[in-house]
Amino acid sequence: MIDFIQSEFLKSAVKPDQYPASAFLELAFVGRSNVGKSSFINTILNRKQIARISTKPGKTRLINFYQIRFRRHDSEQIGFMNFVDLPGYGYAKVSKKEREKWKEMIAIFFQQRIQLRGVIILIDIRRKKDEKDEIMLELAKKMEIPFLVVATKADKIGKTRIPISLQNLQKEFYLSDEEIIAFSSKKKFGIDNFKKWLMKSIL
Ligand SMILES: Nc1nc2c(ncn2[C@@H]2O[C@H](COP(=O)(O)OP(=O)(O)OP(=O)(O)O)[C@@H](O)[C@H]2O)c(=O)[nH]1
Ligand SMILES: [Mg+2]
Repeated sequence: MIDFIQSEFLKSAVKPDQYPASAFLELAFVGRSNVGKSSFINTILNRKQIARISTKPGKTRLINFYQIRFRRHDSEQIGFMNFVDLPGYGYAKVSKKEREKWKEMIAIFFQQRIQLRGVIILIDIRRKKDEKDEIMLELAKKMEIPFLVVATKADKIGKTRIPISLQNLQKEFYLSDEEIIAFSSKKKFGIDNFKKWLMKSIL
């Protein structure tokens, strides 16, 4: 297994010349606005407020970089990686111009950031497929970057519904069992499954 032993906010950026100079491998977190990206990062890192939780959806409009120090249990080896919280998509109250800006910001990040080694696509466990989720998934596949779908807010549905909802999402997005996990920031579950994926697919 793996422990995240220290984490710090590095930088917010819009354009590549603002990205932090860092050679560490990076994991990007994408998903609809309000899906729970920042909450996921806080929960995984066991931090209350390293990533800002929005009071208003669609608030995170910058690319936020965090540097994480981790320790692997198997080797006691210490390493670094970065988490990248990308701005959420699909918030209705955002203007067309802002949506275009978002598209460009994400596209450029994926094109330019060679450190990018993994993509976490967060989807509300209660929701149906969204076109943008599919676009992100296809992008990760096309670039041959390992990806994981995280079905968030699993506490909002009954425990017995969780496997059924996961199966439905799997069918909609053509995912294998290893490519999706259920998660709840509120109940703090799904953390170990995320770490397992990280060990197997990234590290
Ligand atoms: N019940 C429940 N609520 C959650 C969970 N995760 C996040 N939330 C709530 O959902 C809202 C949005 O969470 P954020 O983590 O800010 O979502 P985000 O995807 O970062 O949102 P943007 O940055 O605006 O795109 C907040 O009110 C959170 O408290 C969860 O696992 N369970
Ligand atoms: Mg956020």
